[in-house]
Amino acid sequence: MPEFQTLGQFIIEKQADFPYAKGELSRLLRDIGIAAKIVSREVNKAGLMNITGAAGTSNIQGEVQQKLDIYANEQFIAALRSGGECCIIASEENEHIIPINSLISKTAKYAVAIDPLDGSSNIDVNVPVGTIFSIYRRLSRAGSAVLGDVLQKGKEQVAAGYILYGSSTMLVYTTGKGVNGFTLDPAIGEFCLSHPGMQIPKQGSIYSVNEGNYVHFPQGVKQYIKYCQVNDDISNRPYSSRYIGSMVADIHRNLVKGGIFIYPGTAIAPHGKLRLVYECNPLALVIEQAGGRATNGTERILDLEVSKLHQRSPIFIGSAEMVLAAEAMLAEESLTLNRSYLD
Ligand code: P6P
Repeated sequence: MPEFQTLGQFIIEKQADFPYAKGELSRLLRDIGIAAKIVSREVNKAGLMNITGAAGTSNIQGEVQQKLDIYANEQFIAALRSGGECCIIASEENEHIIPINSLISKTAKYAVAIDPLDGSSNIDVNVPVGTIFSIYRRLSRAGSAVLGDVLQKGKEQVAAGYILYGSSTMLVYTTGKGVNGFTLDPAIGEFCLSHPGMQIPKQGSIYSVNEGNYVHFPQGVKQYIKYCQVNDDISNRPYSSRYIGSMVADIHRNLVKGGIFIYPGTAIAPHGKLRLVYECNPLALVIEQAGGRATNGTERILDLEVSKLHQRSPIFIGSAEMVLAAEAMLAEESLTLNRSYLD
């Protein structure tokens, strides 16, 4: 009996859960796994190759592209294009969607949204970075994939997950039936099932937010941060503040240990920084499937209307009881604001 089940074996075994599946989703997940192994190889030797640092270009987000951003983007697009199971790609690195009109992909069933290398500005300081992916069933008829195939609500995702290039490389994903984590064994070049049935603790003691932006935060967020810092043995406070600046790493830590990640809107940036399609929706599906909660402070992330490819959303995501506590303080703020308005 092999020591671990590989990703490929797991996907095939779970395919039986989908009686009408003919293997397309399985092959699509395989394609993502292949690109992840290639990117992992480059990320893990970045310091030794001429592949760190800025590429001298910027992406649609106006962010300076790192050489590895472009490399990762190219690898995932190539793997999805050649795999034949994806009809259209939306990449955080590209302004427009990438229809795949090859003969084998014209009738492909799935659309993929991807952030090829999230947190890439951390590469040069050897901080973990990640890939985030979303898979949707195409809405358009065969042969003409369109933007609407990826502008779907997060709750329409058929699968979502991330790859974390950290002390080890992990692939964590869900197809709507729980969350499973796989660790890359470089010796055999396989992702092996290391974290079956991942569940996020209902309550944690870690809060993750960029407190450098504190002065711009809404009052309810300020109140929640102060709540986290109060000395109270019964509720295990003060919580620990942990902020890596790489969303996949922060979310993964909270998934394993419990905790809340907050990137709120501010007066300067009312929709926050994080992208709904490429970051919030896929990670919200994973965390919800693990028993957690993900909202924009008032509404469930997965229910939000998606109208623009690169639209942003505030996000409160993690242990359900912690997210609910933060939402309560935001609600109290808006109640107070309404009262003062009515007075
Ligand atoms: P800030 C990385 O650029 C990223 O998109 C996420 O991975 C990360 O959580 C966030 O932005 C960090 O943003 O404004 O705190 O540096």
